[in-house]
Amino acid sequence: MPGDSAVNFSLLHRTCKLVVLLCLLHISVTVFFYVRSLDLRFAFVQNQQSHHHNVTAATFTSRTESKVEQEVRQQEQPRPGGKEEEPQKKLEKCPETSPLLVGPLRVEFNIPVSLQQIKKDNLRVQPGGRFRPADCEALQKVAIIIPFRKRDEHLKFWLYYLHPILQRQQLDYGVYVINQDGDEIFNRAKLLNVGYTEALKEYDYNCFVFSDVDLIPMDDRNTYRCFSQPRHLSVSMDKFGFRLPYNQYFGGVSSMSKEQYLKINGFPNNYWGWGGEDDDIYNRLASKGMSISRPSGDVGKCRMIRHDRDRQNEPNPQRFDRIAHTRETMNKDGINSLSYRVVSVDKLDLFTKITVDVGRP
Ligand code: UDH
Ligand code: NGS
Repeated sequence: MPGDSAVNFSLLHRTCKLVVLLCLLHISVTVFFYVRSLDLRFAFVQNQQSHHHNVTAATFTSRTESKVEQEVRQQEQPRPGGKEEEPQKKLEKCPETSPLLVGPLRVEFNIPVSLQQIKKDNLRVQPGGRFRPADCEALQKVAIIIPFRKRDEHLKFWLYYLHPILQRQQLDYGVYVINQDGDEIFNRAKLLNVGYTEALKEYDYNCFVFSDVDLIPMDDRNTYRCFSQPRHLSVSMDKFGFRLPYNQYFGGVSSMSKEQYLKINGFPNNYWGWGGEDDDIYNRLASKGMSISRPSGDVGKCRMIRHDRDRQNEPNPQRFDRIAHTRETMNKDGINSLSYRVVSVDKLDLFTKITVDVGRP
């Protein structure tokens, strides 16, 4: 019957429509879940890769890097023109003489400098006063140790001039200001021993530069690194008319490798007050058959920031007697007998300040 067939046809038509809709729904659900599974797989692969990378880095790290190195690596800026993740070990060694050096420098102390400005001028310096070149592997790891108490104005000039110089010298370096706590009599050499010990707790330094806070090099070719013999760097100071005051003079700024330093049992701990401790260090070196390496008078020019004698650093009346007996005392007085108490360690923007109680005579 025509009426029946019309009803059947309409039913069939609706059923077909429903089937098609169900098929479409099925396809969409399948496609949705397929795409989702693709996303997940991609994310998983990515995760695996970064996990693998981290594991490799972590293994490498635990074997070869100290905590400070890890920090520096994590904080490192992307290398100019290079890939951020390129590991440090792939870098070529820096050249023996840095191509960034400019030679003679103008050094003056009549315009005050601010820490904020120094920070802005040295954006690549990492917290604690750490730096290493971005595009080559530094030849030496240098800890710069400054004996210190109440010389903040001098320290600002030192940071202002030295950070740019040390970066141009392509050194892997850290600046450690060893601040004597309290108002007892000053002990420069003991502070230097403390600096050596504390710096090594942070990083595997192989060279130590010991610098007074008030001495600024006038030529960046005077590299703050170590040599095959202990180095005297402040060889021609303005206050001595740009010459050595005497041949054995070893004061101001000097450098020693870890081996050279240990060979002389470090520095004396019992020179309280001004004078003689640098002569004792010279005697130690001479007694171990070492000689002093020096830059030329031209390259070794430096300026001292003029100042009055500090309170609690009067000339030590015992110094002449002590330097007469270095050979007998050096084996029991030095890094092997050092004792002190760390009061605080502050990782500041441009240097690490370590305040220590070194006791009293
Ligand atoms: N130092 C301090 N605070 C002090 C004493 C010494 O930071 O209270 C440090 C500082 O790094 C200084 C170094 O120890 O550069 C050597 O001490 P010094 O500068 O007193 O020694 P220097 O031989 O001068 O350079 C001695 C005093 C000269 C007085 C001249 C008066 N016109
Ligand atoms: C010597 C001191 C050194 C001192 C040098 C320069 O006489 O410690 O003068 O001093 N030795 C003795 O006193 C035994 S300066 O002119 O820089 O104040 O470094």
